[in-house]
Amino acid sequence: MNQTEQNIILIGMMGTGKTTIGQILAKELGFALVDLDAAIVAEQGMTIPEMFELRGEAYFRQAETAVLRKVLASDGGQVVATGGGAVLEPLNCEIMLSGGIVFALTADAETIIDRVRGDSNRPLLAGNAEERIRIIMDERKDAYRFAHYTVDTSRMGPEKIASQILMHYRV
Ligand code: SKM
Repeated sequence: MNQTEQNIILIGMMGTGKTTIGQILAKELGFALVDLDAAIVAEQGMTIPEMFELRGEAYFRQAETAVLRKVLASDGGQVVATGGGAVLEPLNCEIMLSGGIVFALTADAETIIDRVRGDSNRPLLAGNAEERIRIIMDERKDAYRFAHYTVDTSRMGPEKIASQILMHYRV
């Protein structure tokens, strides 16, 4: 792992492609990929829906902060794909800003709805997923703005999005 390079941190709503883009970036740069949701699941030994149901969202959010802190305290040379709500805790935003270069991925509501359709691993979308996405997007419309760079992923393929990020990263 390359520990001298700045971390790349991806933030954004669910369905903006953080994991997919993270995989491409990590491969291209030879960096480790840390998917924060997956790291929380591994540490807690239960799925995210189970965590929300058995322990509640607040518990999940605490675990999210702890894992984020740990991941960014250690190495450089990582691509960190965060969960969609990781930006809700102001402390997390501070940890991210001082832990690497933060890229916000955005997409319009229709694109997000299309991408997350039928994904049962997202407890916040239980019920009417389309309606929930519009509500959450409205609630979070300013939450991703602290990023160093913002890339709209609605009308671009993953490779092109990754190359835009790399262009900013390499400046
Ligand atoms: O972190 C998970 C979890 O389902 C919560 C979430 C959110 O608040 O947008 C997004 C997912 O990545």
